[in-house]
Parts: sequence; structure tokens; C-alpha cells
Amino acid sequence: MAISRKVYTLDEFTIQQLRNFPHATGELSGLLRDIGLAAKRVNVEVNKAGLADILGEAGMMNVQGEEVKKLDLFANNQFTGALQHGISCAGIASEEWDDFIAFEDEASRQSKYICLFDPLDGSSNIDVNVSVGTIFSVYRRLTAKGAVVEPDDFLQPGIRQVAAGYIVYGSSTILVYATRRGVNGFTLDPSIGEFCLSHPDIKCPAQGKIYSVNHGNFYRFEERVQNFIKKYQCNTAQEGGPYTQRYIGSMVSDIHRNLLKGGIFMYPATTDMPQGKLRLQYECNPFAFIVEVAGGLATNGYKRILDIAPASLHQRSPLFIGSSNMMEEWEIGRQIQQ
Ligand code: P6P
Repeated sequence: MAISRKVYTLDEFTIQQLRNFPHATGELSGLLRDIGLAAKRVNVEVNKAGLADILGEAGMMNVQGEEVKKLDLFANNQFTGALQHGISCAGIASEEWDDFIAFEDEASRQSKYICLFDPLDGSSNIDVNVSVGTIFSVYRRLTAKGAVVEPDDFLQPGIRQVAAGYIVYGSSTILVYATRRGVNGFTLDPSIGEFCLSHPDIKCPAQGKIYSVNHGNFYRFEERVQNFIKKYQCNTAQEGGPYTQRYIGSMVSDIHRNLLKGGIFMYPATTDMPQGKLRLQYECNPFAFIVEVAGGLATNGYKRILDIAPASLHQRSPLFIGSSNMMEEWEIGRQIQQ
């Protein structure tokens, strides 16, 4: 009797992918399983945050100079712990930790991957029930297997990512990850506690009607950015408009929406943050990898995000990311205004 089982769990899907790579060791499947486990634990706390004493500030500042929320700490510990207890990761770097952490046990030192993550992005939205998320990147280590990882392992350009993904803890909880073979989304089924394939082979529409930017920064943007935004505010149907502005202050949700529906997300440099606000290693690179695999584009306004050589772990970058046609219009607009 043929077993016609259409629904794949995350584990089943990643193991199926192994069949396409006879020499694969299954380490990446293991690492993604560990991330999925931590995400399930964080999801429980995020969804009851209003009830448990896990809301509010933890009474400390992180390396970014930001107020740390109790859920930030919880999420950071869950992802660090799940990857450390697994055997598929040699070390991690987190937006919440000052420096990278090497896993020095023998099994972890034998792993060929490292992971960087923002454990809970948008956490300032938690107390008001706006969706928040986790963002992660996976790289092959540069140092030899068996050795303890070193700083350069964590300062690779985004083009060297093996995989990247995010989790949105929202109306439902979805884990989206990309390898060079494609982008796939898995929605958490609470009845079985498994992430199940719900968005196979995600492609970013080449054109969209959505632009996402914090208009409160408008007069702190460069003039060419202001002109580009005005175009979206004025365009008629004949010029590809009318456009709609959508921005909820949680990039995981903003970019997830634009990835599925088409659109452009911008966090440009401002006069008070000339390097931009978003972190290159923890936010810009993972999303740039995901969106490019899905057919979109991502730049810092001048250069492809994935080609930037990181100089420091917590380096910031301006970010323009989304539908290829809209990004190319931006590039053309930039060149005309130069
Ligand atoms: P602003 C959240 O803190 C975050 O890092 C992103 O998730 C979000 O897109 C951005 O900052 C919001 O920043 O300055 O518009 O509040």
C-alpha cells in the first residue's frame, strides 16, 4: 500500500534533502534540528509572556547599548544551549553576547559549522504583542575541524553562508530557512510540537506594492533616499503604484511579509547613525542570503550586502532589501542622482 504522506516535518525535510547529497554527513540537518528545538522553547515563553514574570527589562544593557529584556536573555540561553548540547556546531556568536563562544568539548570541536544569531529581534515589541523573531546564519568554519574556533571564523562575508533563516513568533510560528538549493517555510503544529512544511520553495515576487521604512527618520536620510521614498508616495497606477507603506518595527515580520508578497524594506543610514542601525552579521547577512536565494536583492545602498567583508562582530550596515525590480529601480535612481 502506497503511503501518501504529504506533510513533511522539518526533520523529515532536511533528511530528505540529504538524499540529494550522498556525501553529506547530516550535520546541517542536526544543526537545524537544534535550532528548531530552541525555537519551540522560545515560542512557549513568547506566547505566554503576558502571563509569566518574563516580561519587561532584565535590568542590564547589552553590547549594543540596548536595554535587555528578560525574554532576550531566555532566548539567548536557549539557542546557545541547544547548539552547545548538539554535536553540529563548533561555536556561536550572538547579538546579545559581547564576543563569540567556542564550544570546546571534543564532539563540538569536530563539527564543521558555526552559527551566528540574533536570539530575539524586535524584543521592544514583546510587551505590546507585536510579532518578534529569531534570525540565524550558518557558516563552515575556516579553522580545521578538531581545533577550537577563532575570531576569523565569525567574520566571513555573507556570501560564504551555508544556510540562513529566521523564526517569526506571531499569529502562528513559522521557521523559514534557505540553503543554496532554495527557501522553505515550516509552520509549527502545536498539536504535535513539530515544524511542518507549509511554504515550499519560496520565491520573492520581482515586483511588489509595499515599501517598508521608518518615516520618522525621513529628514535624517540622504536626499537621494528621500527622493526615492517620495516616488513611492506619488506614483500612480500607470507608474507601477499606488504603493502602500507597511512598517511594524520588527524586521523579521516586515521582511517575511515582503518576501512572500513582494516589496522593499529599507533601513538607510541616517545623520545620527551614518553606519546604519542594523547589524551586518546578525540581521543583514542572513536576510540578504535568504532573499537572494528567493530571487530578490540586498545592498547597503552602494554594495551587495553579501560581498561586504566584516571588520568587526557587531558591525552595523544600512540595508535595502526585497523584490528585484524594486531594488533595480533604486539602483537606477541612485546612479541618476549621483
Ligand atoms: P526603528 C528591532 O529593534 C530592529 O532591530 C528591527 O527588527 C527593526 O526593523 C528595527 O530595529 C526598528 O528600528 O529605529 O525603526 O525602531
